Amino acid sequence: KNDLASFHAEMGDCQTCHVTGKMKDIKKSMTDSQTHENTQCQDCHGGYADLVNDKLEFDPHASHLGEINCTSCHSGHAKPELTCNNCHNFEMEMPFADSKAKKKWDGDWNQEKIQQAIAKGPVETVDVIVVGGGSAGFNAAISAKMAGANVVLFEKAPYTGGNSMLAAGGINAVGTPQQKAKGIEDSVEWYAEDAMKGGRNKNDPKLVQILAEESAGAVAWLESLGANMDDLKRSGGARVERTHRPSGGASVGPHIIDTLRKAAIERDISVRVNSRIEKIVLNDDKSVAGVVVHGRHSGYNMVAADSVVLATGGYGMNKQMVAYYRPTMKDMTSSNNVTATGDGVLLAKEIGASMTDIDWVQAHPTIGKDSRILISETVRGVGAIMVNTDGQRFISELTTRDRASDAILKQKDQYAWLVFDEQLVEKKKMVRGYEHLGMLSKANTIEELAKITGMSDLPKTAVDYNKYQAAGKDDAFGRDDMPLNLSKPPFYAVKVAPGIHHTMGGVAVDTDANVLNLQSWKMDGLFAAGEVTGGLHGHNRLGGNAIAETVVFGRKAGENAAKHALKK
Ligand code: FAD
Ligand code: MEZ
Repeated sequence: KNDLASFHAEMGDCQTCHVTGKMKDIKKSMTDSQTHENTQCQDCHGGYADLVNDKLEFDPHASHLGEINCTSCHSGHAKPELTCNNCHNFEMEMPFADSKAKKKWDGDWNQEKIQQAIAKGPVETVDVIVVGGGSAGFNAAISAKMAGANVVLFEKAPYTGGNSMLAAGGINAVGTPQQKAKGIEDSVEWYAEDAMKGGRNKNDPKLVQILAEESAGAVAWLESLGANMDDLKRSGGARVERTHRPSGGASVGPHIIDTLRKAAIERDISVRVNSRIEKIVLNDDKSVAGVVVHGRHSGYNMVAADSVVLATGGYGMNKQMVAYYRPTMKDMTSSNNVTATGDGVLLAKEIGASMTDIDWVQAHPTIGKDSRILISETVRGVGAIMVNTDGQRFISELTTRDRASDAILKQKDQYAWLVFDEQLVEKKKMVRGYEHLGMLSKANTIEELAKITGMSDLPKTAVDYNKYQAAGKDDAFGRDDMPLNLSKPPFYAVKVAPGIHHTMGGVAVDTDANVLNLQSWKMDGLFAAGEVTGGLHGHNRLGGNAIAETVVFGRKAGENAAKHALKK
C-alpha cells in the first residue's frame, strides 16, 4: 500500500512507530494523543524547527499551527486529509497525502456508549478537568495547576489552539507599561465605557468592570509566561490605543498559544488531544461528578473530578446553531476554526445551565471576499482606508464592527476594498501573509491600482484622504485616528466582505466564572470561560476584548475550580 505506515514498515516492523510490534497490542498501547508515535517521528526526523530549517522551502505552521503533533496531519494508515484545507485551498505537496483533501470533522455523539461509560464508572480521578485547549482552557489549566490541583485538559481536535490560535489583532489592556511608554492616557473607566457602548449597553457591567480592572494583569501574566506584547494599536470602538500584540505587529493568537502550550508542558499538565468531551456527569445532588470523554483510540470513558471548566469556544462554525439562533447569518462565510462547533453550549444546556444572549452573533466586516481568511481590524487601525467598488469611502474605518458590516452590506455588490501602501506593510508583518495567500492587488501608482480593481474614484479619494490626514481632521466621516497617508508605493487593495466571526452569547456565568442554572444559582463544580460564555460583550464585542476575556476569566475559572476541588 502507498501509505506512510507501509513506507515505515520497510525499515522494521510496526515497532518503528508504535510501542510494540504486535498488531493485537498496538491499539491497547496507543494513547489518544499518540504520544509515543510522535516521539518516534521526532527521534528520526528531528524536532519541528530542524525539519523546517533544513528540509522545507516554507514553514506551513508559521502562521498559526505552531509546534503541534506530527500525527495531527501525517496519519499512518489512511491517506492524510489536510487540516489547513478546512480554511484554505492549498495544493500542498505532502508525502502520501491527497494534496487537496480536507480533514473530515466530528462524528456523532453516541448516547448508548456515553451511558455505558457512566455505568462502568470512572477510569481515572483528577481534581480539575478543563474542556478545550484554546486560550481560555490553557489559562484555566495552568492557573488550576499553580493553585495545587491535579489537572487534565481535554481537546477534541488533533491539535490545540482553537479560535485562539487564529487571533490576529491583539489583546486589550489598560494601564500597561506599554501604554505608559507611549504616553497614552487611558483608564479603567474609559475601557469599561467603550466596551459597554460597543456592546450597545447590553453587557453585564460587573463582568466588564472585572475585564477592565484585570486586563493589565492579564498582559503581565502572559509576559511572565514568556510572551511579548510590546506593539500597541487602536481597534474599532476604542478611544485610545490599547490593543497589545507581539513587537513588529505579528499576530497575537499563535504567539499566545505557543507560549501557553510551552507553559503547560513545563508544569507537567496532562494535555490530551483527540479527546472529545460528550457529557458532563452530575451526582444525585446535582454537583459535578466528572465527564465522559470520547478518545480517538481509547473510546468512551468516564473521568471523575469535582470541578470541570468549560472552555470550548463559540459556535461560529456550527451551521445548524447559527441557522437556529441567528437565521439571517446562516449563509455567511466564517472566519472561525472548524473547532468552533458550540459543544460547550450543548453540554451545559443538557444539564440545566442558563444561557445569556445566546442569539447574538457578530459579523466581522473584513473577511477576505469569498474566503475564510480574516483581514485583521488592525489593518484599518494601522492606517488602511475602506472604500466601495467605485473607490469611495462610506464610513469611518474605526467604527464598531456591527456598523461597519451593515454599511458594507448597503454598498453595491455587498463588498468593499481596504486600500493601503507600503508604509503599512512595513509596520504590519501579517500583511505579508495576505500577499503570500494571493489576496492582494498591487500597483505602483494609485491610478494603476484604480484601473486594475475598477475603482474609478480611488485617485480622488486618496487625494482627499491625504488632505484630511495632513490636517488631522477627517471632514468626510470623522475618523479620529489617521496614522498613515497613501503616498509610498507600491499601493495595495484587498477585497473584503462581512462574515461570522464571534458568538457573543453563551453559557451564563457569574463574576467568579461559576456556571449558573435556570434559577441563576451556581452549578456546584461547573465553571466556564472564554467564547463559550455570554454576557461580557453584550450585543457587539469590541476587537481585542475576547483574548483579554480568555486570559482574565480563564485564570479565574482555573483558580476557582482548583479551590472548589481542593476544599472538598
Ligand atoms: P477557542 O480558542 O476556540 O478554544 C476552544 C477549544 O475547545 C478548541 O480547541 C476546541 O477544539 C475545543 N473543544 C470544543 N469542544 C470540545 C469538546 N467537546 N471536547 C474537547 N474540546 C473541545 N479576539 C481578540 O480579542 N483579538 C483578536 O485579535 C482576535 N482575532 C481573531 C481572529 C480570528 C480569525 C478569529 C476567528 C477570532 C479572533 N478573535 C480575536 C476572537 C478570539 O480569538 C476568540 O474569541 C477566543 O480566542 C476564544 O478562545 P476560547 O479559548 O474561548 O476558545
Ligand atoms: O478581536 C478581534 O476579533 C480582532 C481584533 C480581530 C481582528 O480583526 O484582528
